[in-house]
Amino acid sequence: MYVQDTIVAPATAPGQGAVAIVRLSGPRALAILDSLWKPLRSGIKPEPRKMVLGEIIDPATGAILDRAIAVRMPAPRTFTGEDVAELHCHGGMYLVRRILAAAMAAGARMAEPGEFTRRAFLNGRIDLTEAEAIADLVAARSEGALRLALGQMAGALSGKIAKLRDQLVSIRAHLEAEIDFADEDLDLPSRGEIASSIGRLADDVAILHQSFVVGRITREGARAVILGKPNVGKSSVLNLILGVERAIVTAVPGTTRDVIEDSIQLGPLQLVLQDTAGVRERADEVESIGISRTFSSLAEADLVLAVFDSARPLDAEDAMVIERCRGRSGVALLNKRDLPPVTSAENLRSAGLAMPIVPFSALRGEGLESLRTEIARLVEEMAAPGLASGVAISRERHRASLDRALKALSAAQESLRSAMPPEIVAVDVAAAADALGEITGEIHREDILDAIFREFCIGK
Ligand SMILES: Nc1nc2c(ncn2[C@@H]2O[C@H](COP(=O)(O)OP(=O)(O)OP(=O)(O)O)[C@@H](O)[C@H]2O)c(=O)[nH]1
Ligand SMILES: [Mg+2]
Repeated sequence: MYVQDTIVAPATAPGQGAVAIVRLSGPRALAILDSLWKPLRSGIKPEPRKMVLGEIIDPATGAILDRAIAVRMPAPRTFTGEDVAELHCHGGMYLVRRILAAAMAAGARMAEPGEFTRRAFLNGRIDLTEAEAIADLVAARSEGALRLALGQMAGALSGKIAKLRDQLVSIRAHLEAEIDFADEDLDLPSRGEIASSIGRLADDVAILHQSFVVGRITREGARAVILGKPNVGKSSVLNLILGVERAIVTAVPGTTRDVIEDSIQLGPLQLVLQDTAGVRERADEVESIGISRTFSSLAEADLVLAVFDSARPLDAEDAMVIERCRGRSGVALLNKRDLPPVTSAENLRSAGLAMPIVPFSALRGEGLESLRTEIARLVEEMAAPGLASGVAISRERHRASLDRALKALSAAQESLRSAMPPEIVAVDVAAAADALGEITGEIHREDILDAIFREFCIGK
């Protein structure tokens, strides 16, 4: 529910800094500002959207709290669509708390996380994908994530969705004309034409649906899991790629027992690496739990880095690893090449491994450049469509709505095939349009908004 009161929150991160910004939004924002802050040159009437130097005064005691700049932004052309006021004060933690307390004493309420952005959405200043893009922009940790968030903030995804929705609306209008003017001789598209329009639309929706992987990789980074039997050098490989001793390395097989995760920057994207417990047939209780975690990581990974020991013959445990690599994207490392060779790339190939194979020595750091190049190539291949077009869905919420849209469209196609009356087809077409409308928030529910804005920080 949208309560039209006045909210206040620090807009800058907590902690000490040169400047902190306290933001107010709501019908009393400007009045509350006037009660706390006075321009240094008395008698002037500060102009809207101009920074003016003044003093913050605690209304309760009359004590000066800070010398600070104030900006008044009257509705409606503001971020939230309401009256907004900002105080740019010195960035002291105690000072900011005092200013917030004074604003609250003057009638403001502390904002919930994301409440400014939620108001911007509810007042029609931005749609839901644009609101989500703001959170993504703040959280971006790579060039790719930044680009995708900026594109989405500028309306790239909403534009795409709007186009698809418009097409659905026009198909529905044709179906309804068929219902309303059944007896008249109108030049309406035939059933076949409607069916092929729906087919094309479903293809476009499916492409957007598939962009989820690209969007997630661009936003959160690609997940690579390091897989192999015990003692082949998985943890050594992790440490080498990261450039820090992140995981424990010992000569004892079964050293790593839990999933160890860390991330690095890889070109325009982030790579999240997971070192895992070695895959083996017989293991004690702790190790067995570790191995089952290895398999869950594997299930969610985008890439597999399979490690093999070139100084030992392939065995049944290596065969288990090769089996798990079937159909997966990734790179195989033939590690320990500094030792006399026993297993070759050909041996791995004839055992059924289909991935590119990089000769490697974690001990000497040999092969690292080839590995980086190979991983970067694979990740960019996966993320390329999103990076190029700037349009990709990146959230489970988007994917769920597109799923519903696809189901509704295939129901519509089915109804057309079985020569159902136009009313029946129109219901499914409307359901598909509604599902798309959920993505941009034209159709929304309170609990969905709560879930989205909970992720935001206070003051955003
Ligand atoms: N000679 C040589 N030894 C290596 C190389 N890479 C790792 N080792 C050694 O192999 C042993 C096992 O290395 P780890 O990195 O702990 O292997 P792991 O696969 O993580 O082992 P678990 O965690 O037990 O599954 C250690 O003694 C490493 O020093 C390499 O390239 N050459
Ligand atoms: Mg290990």
